[in-house]
Amino acid sequence: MPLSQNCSNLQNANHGFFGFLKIFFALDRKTDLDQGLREIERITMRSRKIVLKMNKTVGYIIMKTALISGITGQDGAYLAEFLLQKGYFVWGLKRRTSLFNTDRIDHLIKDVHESNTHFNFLYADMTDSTNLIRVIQDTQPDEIYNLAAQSHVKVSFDTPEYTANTDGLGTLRILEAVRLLGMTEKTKIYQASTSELFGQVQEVPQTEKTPFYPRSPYAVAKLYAYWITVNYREAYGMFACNGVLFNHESPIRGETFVTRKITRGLAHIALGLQKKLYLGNLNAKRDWGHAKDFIEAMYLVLQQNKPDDYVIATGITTEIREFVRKAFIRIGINIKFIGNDVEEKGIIDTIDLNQFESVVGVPPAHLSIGQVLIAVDPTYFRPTDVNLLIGDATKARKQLGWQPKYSLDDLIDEMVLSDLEQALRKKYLKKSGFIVRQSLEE
Ligand code: NAP
Ligand code: F7E
Repeated sequence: MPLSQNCSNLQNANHGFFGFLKIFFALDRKTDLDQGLREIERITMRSRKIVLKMNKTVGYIIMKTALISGITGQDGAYLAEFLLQKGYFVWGLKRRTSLFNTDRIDHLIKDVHESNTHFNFLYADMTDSTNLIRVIQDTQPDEIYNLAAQSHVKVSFDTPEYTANTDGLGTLRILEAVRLLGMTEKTKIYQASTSELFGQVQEVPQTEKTPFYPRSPYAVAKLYAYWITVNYREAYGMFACNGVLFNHESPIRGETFVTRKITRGLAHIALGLQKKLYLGNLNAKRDWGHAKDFIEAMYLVLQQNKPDDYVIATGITTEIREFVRKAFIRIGINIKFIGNDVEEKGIIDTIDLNQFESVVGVPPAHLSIGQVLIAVDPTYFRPTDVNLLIGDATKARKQLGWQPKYSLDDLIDEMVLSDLEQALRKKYLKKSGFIVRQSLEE
């Protein structure tokens, strides 16, 4: 029975029984009808408050409860929205930050004091075992989605120990908390594993059987997380699964991942807020999907009868250079790449004026043929990079019934339009004399 129906039944029962008694006594004491009605109103209000309180407690017991670590991240935000729509009670784990940092989930947040919310936060850090044990004990989740991670591959070379602690040991802490709390029968665990595990690929395309060859501190930390998840499943019979997800992007992707950096840079260039976009290794190829498709796979992984590991990918790979071209074509700019290595440049080959104006809203008066829009900055090279990723998600298609709905062109379209909208806002602010901050990677 849906919770709302359940509560309205409780409410009716409450009104019916107590209301009847009160009216009976009021009439019996020969008080007037007005007083009787006021009494009914007072009781109705009180029972409504009780029902609201019960709704929270009962809902908490009746509804499936999901605990998502990394709630403020791209996937955490989409997954929370998805699970709320499915009728879950969602707890998000958020680490303490000096600013709110809830932009991606602001639309899901309600005032906990005033409304009957099914979404709530708890402070937690993946480096703090006691903290994780307590939040798991307090929330008694049916499903844990462990998405929290220092997820930037390049940054992992700068912060290898922290990355290992958060991404590797953090996963162990969650598994161990569930075990120590005696919740292995109750709680299913999803581990956010990654195509970065394949690194220097040993097979093309990559499947669940392809051997791993990690190429960064991030990937090595995730390798530990992958195997400790498998080990806890085998050793303790836990419902613990790995989703080996290939790159997935969206308009709310972090701004320093290459796809978002490109669509954001493009929007700034189109509106005259930035002159050039500096990138690193243009030769790398990635199998890019839409995050909305990929979080559905996470959910499906935990709805199976048996725990298992799955590759989630689109099966199509694209070079960084080609992603740049596809994105700029969307606004009518044809980019041609000339030169080699660090001297390589992306210049404007042609401009479709109508297309530019219809998408961007203004003519490209500040742009000209031959102008350099893309340049290489070796700062963005990695000591070791992953050059080719392409996944084979046959197992997920067959066993989970999972299939991506978005094509790469759909994804690029959504990202470009969203970043143009944000850049336009920035432009208006700047024009009106407000200080517009410059990001680190512009
Ligand atoms: P993301 O946007 O970078 O989000 C990461 C989340 O983890 C953020 O909420 C972040 O909090 C949180 N976090 C980081 N360190 C933490 C710590 N020590 N304690 C608690 N929370 C911490 O990543 P995403 O793209 O959503 O990816 C979700 C997960 O999937 C990650 O584990 C990632 O490694 C993995 N993955 C991603 C992809 C992909 O293409 N997106 C592919 C395969 C696997 P703040 O907001 O405070 O930083
Ligand atoms: O890099 C090249 C870069 O940072 C993709 C994470 O979500 O997906 C992500 O990791 C490629 C690399 O993603 C720039 O060298 C060129 O070859 O967008 P990225 P990633 O490293 O693949 C996996 C699956 C995860 O699990 C991770 O958490 O693009 N590249 N120029 C650049 N990359 C960046 N960031 N910035 C550049 O300027």
